[in-house]
Amino acid sequence: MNGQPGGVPCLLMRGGTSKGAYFLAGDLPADPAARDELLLRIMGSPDARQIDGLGGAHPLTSKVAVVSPSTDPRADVDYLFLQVAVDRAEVTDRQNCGNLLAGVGPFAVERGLVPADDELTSVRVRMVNSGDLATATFPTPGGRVDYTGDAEISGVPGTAAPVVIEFPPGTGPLLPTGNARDDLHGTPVTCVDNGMPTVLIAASDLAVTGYETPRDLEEDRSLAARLREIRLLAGRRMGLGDVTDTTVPKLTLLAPPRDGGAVTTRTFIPVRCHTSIGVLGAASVAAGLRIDGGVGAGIARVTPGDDRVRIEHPTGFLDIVSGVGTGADGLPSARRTAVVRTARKIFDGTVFPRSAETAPPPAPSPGGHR
Ligand code: NQM
Repeated sequence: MNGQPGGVPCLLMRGGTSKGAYFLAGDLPADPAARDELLLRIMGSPDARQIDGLGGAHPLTSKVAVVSPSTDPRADVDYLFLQVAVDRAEVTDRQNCGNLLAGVGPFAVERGLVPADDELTSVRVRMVNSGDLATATFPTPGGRVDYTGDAEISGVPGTAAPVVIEFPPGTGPLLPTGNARDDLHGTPVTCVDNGMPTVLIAASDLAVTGYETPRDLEEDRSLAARLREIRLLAGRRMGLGDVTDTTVPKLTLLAPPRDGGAVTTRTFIPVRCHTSIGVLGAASVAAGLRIDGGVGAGIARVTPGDDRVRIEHPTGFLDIVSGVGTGADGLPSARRTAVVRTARKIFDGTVFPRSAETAPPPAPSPGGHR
């Protein structure tokens, strides 16, 4: 491990609508258990406020990216995403994060893993969590990352340089249960995975409008119980096993669009309600809306033949290109996915973890902050 004694080199970045700590893999312990234990102390978990660490007391600001040169000839760098639970002593690699992905290319250039071109640099990323690939392109005038620009994304104040992210089609099935529609405890759902396992549900089937604020939805205890029940069953049907303690699948409630988009969404990740929507979550929703016989039909307004989809969410909208075709097996399959995000370097320095002796024991938790 490099850096000052007891400290770890770290770059804090906003990636899309999330925020996380970015590390070179070589600066963290190679052993996953030791790495995760260190990350809990760095982020300040378990503690609902994460008061003694870098975490921001919400799953969207309790994230870690671990980056290293890739041995895969199709990629420049490997990106391992780790979700650090807020009030549980838990670090999971079970999900990917397309928002933190927006910072991976700039981080790779900042750390000298990828040389910058004079105007724009493209970094090919292997997302270790899923094995899928992505290419991120961003401005590097004069060979340095420029974070300033005029790209605006809902959920982030102001403007910044665009990071254009392209995803080739993933390798897994788009419909993990093999069905366009499943019935889970009497609720019709569409289970879809275009980079993020997601369960689509009509908000009206859960006795909500789908236009409520995240806070109002989070306070609805009977909704939480129903979602939990649906998610546990969906996890098994999607081949994810027992998902009691995992962050996937996500659940997205669908309602008709209100602001000219294709659909209105409220996404549970899976307990807290997202203040916007994840990138790969949006890719899965966008693809799911195009499934014949899926629950999105009759709710969403998508234009046949146009792969662009505007997904409305609690703080605005996310525009994504995400098409669905037919695979060689005759089943629906994803085409290319593309999205524009922004990222910003917040600080670059050395983070000092709370000492192991003073760290609290793992706290029992109702799972309220996942
Ligand atoms: O779906 C939150 C986020 C995410 C994930 C979550 C994400 C994605 O907004 O690609 O970015 O779903 O837990 O950071």
